[in-house]
Amino acid sequence: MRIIFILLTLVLVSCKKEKPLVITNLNSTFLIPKPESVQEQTYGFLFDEETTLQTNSEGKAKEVISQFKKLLKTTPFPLNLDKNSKTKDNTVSFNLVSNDSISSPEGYVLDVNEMHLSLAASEPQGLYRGLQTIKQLLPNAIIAGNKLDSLTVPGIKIIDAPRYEYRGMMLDVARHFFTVAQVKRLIDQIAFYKINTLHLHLTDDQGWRIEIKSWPKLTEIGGSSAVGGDIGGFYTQEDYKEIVSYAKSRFITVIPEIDMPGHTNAALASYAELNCTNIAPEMYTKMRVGFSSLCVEKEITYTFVDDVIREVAAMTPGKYIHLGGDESHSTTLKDYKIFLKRAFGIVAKYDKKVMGWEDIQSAGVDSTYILQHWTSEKITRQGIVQGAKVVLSPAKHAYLDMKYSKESKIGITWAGTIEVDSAYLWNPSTIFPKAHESQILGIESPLWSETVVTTSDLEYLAFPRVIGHAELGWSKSNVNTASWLDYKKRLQNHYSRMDVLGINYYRSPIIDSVFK
Ligand code: TNX
Repeated sequence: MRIIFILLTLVLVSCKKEKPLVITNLNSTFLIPKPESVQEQTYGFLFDEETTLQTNSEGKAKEVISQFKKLLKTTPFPLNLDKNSKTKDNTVSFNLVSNDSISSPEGYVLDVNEMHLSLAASEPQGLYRGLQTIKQLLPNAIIAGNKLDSLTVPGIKIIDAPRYEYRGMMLDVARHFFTVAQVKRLIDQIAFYKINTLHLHLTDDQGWRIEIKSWPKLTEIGGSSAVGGDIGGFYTQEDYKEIVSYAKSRFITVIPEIDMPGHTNAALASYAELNCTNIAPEMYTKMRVGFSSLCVEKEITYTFVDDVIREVAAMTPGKYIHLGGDESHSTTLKDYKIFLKRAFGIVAKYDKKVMGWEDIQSAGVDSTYILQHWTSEKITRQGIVQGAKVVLSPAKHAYLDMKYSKESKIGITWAGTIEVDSAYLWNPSTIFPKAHESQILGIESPLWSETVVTTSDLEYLAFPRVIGHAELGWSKSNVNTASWLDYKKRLQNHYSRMDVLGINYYRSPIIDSVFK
């Protein structure tokens, strides 16, 4: 009896299909942003019917696991969660761990070989960033949603962490309005490159795009048009919350910007009482800047700011509210300071911190403020001396609304033209050498929308420049000619990925590629 049992077991074991070994030749030049350390391994991970999922933290890894499963929905593999298995054989694991190689909350370790595909991080956001790397290692067919019978992930060991904690993109929804669906599409695109912040420029002279329940005419009148007299639009508070939560599930923080005291014509057109003259101007549809101002001496101005900030803060899980503060050319410096000091107090009252364009430093800032550097190094330096933190958006490299070349059909040129190489070839750590390392939070790519009307316009200006910025913000290697050549090759490889995703990117003549 015993002998029969042993024999039977032997037969069964020998019948169990051996998983074939798949030698993979990883094109590691594919990954953007470039990880901190990459080691290729001989054999890749082959999925089969028995591949199981494992995690040591079902609750916290849930979102990432569900997005991973969704990604593989066109494959025949069941990918069941195996709660009991102790073996790491034929598993895909998502574990939260604390160990020395994972030093940052967004860092992760990815280990792919013939035995397993294992992703580990100290926080769910690290797992999410690692998932983007896995996504980049998957074939285009998966991304395109094609049915696949077999799937191998190339063998690789990656240890990775970001250079900067702030990696952002800004979308100006005031000059032209972009719907919730358009913004969600953008969120998915930037998440793929590990960007973690979406700054929404919600108000300006030409449009007020966020519903404020206590001041309903802001959207009724202020949201009614756009640059060029194009159709306007606005987010209801429900819409806005939907954007915020969609971004959150991609580990992206939304920073709302309510620009003041300048760039406020849409608000002034909505409520006559906000004007010093008590006369509401017409809605503005041209592109000039610097002509509008809230009325600094009127008390109702501060009631207005308080109401707006209260309602916006209530929809903002992130720490920061952006107060704009740029180009207030029709407010005297004295008034500008008086106004902003009170506005700063209102933001603090609702338990938020202030972010603003570099200009706000003149009202007095400290280490709890973020200045967004866009044009004047001198002005930004004055804020750095006061201890403020800085997000870098130097217009001549980071502005996505600048034309690529004189031939570009959309975009503007006040900061020059920015080809794909000059968007990439700058070093965020050398602009302000006297700043303490901890003061430079990261970089952001603003897309102002004076000339941007459709999703296709938006993508044309953003891609591929924003991909280069994502790498500058994430990767630790310093930028030089060699790193540009290396990046350029990887970017070329991403063209087919962007094709599959239907992104209308700019096909730069300086990136040689076979266009399909
Ligand atoms: C300057 S950058 C502005 C915006 C314009 C942009 C166009 C900044 C803080 N203000 O109002 O849209 O140039 O590039």
